[in-house]
Amino acid sequence: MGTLSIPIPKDLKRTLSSAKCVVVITGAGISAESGVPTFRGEDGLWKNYRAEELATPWAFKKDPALVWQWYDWRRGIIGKAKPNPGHFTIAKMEKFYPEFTLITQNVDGLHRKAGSENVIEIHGNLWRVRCVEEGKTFYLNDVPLKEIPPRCSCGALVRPDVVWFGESLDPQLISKAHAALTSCDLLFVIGTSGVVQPVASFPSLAKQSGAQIIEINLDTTPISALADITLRGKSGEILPALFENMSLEAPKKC
Ligand code: BV8
Repeated sequence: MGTLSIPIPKDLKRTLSSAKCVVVITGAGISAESGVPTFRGEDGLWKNYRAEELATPWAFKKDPALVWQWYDWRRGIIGKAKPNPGHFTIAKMEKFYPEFTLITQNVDGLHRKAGSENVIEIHGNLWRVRCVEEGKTFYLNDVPLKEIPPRCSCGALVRPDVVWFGESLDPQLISKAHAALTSCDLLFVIGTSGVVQPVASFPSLAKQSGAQIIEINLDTTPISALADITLRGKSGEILPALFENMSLEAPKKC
């Protein structure tokens, strides 16, 4: 294994190279080394607001300008962010494993920027907006936004096309995720505090279906108890080290 500063379980190499159907779940931690603030870390606050207070339909109804100021601030940071080695390794894993699905809670779009293709953006994407009247979605990449709150050509407000607290996730994305989770033999859970439902329950779904679970996180989370292998450290360091010796050029077929 590569120059990891943490002990690598001896049978990990075999687990990594023998897996056939792999799922990766990521949270804000995978983007932390790209300079994108996480939600619940010490840098997770913005002007003393928590995500749970701003990422809600009620907050938007009450003060769309404030919610959009938060998103404009995040888009400003994310717009300058580059994928890190953790993102790039996950994109390589997609080419290596016969079956591969990435489920991300992140709305920053960095996985696709790193080359990942089969990505379930289960909480949406903050570069896409939705007209509150017509429901149509389109990409709005202005940084900073020309007007706050931004409006659709029909004159109505647009909102970020993301899933807010208290909103249901897209049932089609949920069933796609469930199909992958219940048929995988290896699940990576990377950079998530494992508190936001329903994604926080996804690892137990995979576990019940017989998958091995590898958690990569700086800290212990509620998911750690489910994990067969926990690797404590930065995903941007651990992921490339885990796969650096594997010939990722030759994609395996089932
Ligand atoms: C739903 C998009 C059905 C927006 C996000 C009361 C009322 C209403 C709902 C609820 C309620 N109580 C509970 C709920 C359900 C609620 C929920 O789970 N709340 C939590 C807070 C308890 N969930 C919902 O509302 C969901 N919908 O349930 O629908 C329903 C409908 C109506 C009423 C009831 C139920 C919708 C949830 C989606 C919310 N949207 N984001 C946006 O981003 O702008 S959530 C937000 O949290 C982000 O998507 C984020 O990805 C996600 C999870 O956070 P994490 O990614 O885990 O980030 P976090 O900062 O927490 O952790 C980072 C981790 O990385 C840490 O562990 C850290 O140690 C680690 N780390 C840091 N650096 C590194 C690292 N690891 C490795 N390497 C590093 N370098």
